[in-house]
Amino acid sequence: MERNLLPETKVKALCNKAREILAQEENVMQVRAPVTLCGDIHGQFSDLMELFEIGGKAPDTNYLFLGDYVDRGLFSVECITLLLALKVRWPDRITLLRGNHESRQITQVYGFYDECMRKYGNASVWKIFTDLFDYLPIAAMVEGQMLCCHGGLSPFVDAVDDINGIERLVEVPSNGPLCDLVWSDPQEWARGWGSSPRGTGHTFGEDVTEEFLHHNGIENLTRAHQMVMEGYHWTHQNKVLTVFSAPNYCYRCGNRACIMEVDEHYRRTFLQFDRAPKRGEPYSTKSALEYFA
Ligand SMILES: [Mn+2]
Repeated sequence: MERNLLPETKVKALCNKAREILAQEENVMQVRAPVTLCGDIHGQFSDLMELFEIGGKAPDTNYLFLGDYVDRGLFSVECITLLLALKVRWPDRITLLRGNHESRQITQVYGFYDECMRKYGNASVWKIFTDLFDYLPIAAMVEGQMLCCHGGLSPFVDAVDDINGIERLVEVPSNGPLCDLVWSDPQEWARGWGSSPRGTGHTFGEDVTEEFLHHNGIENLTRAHQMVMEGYHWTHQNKVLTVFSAPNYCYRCGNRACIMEVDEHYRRTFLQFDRAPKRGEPYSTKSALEYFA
């Protein structure tokens, strides 16, 4: 086994502790500013280190991650281990939402399962992590103004409070409200609901966004899930924001990454960054793992 990997018994202990914490969390987490929002990470560990270099280390910076920690990149195990370590160490300062890749089914197709097999020699670590994924909260509300989730809106969710009624301790279903919240995409220059070209989830038009935000008395939806070249992208007349935090996605897209700081006055600042140069790491895997030594 690679030197910096947590042994299976420690992964189990970490996930047990994380499960105790996540089980207490609501489907919709209430998050206060200041907080820094991050989109997809996708196993790009050196870029996650760069993210903490740009955004500041926990617990000096509070973080809200919008899901998709694993798959695609080569270091999903390291990414999810570090993020869970930070969550367990500072539960009130790190919020981890569920993405569509935090799923048994998807991780068997897009790399995390194979990576666990390659690094641990069997599937038990993959099972431990994917069992934990069921506990991740679905959405967050920042300062009562900004709803955050990984994907987008759902025709089954009219009110933010409907999300709290979802039975979340399950594998991501192939349809329904939980599915849509982690899979859906806003569609530019469109109206109403559509079926997603991804084959799962919905697309939603500007009128859907407008109606949902107005009905719930909130200002903005912030989500991740789509690679955008500048790392952030506004749609629906600045009502929907996409944040994506994996630079040069899949090691070939050439996109910038971004995280968004929301300060105590709810002012938002975009911090863009490019793929990590080789330099000092604010968290070595090893120091993060020492919490569980
Ligand atoms: Mn996604």
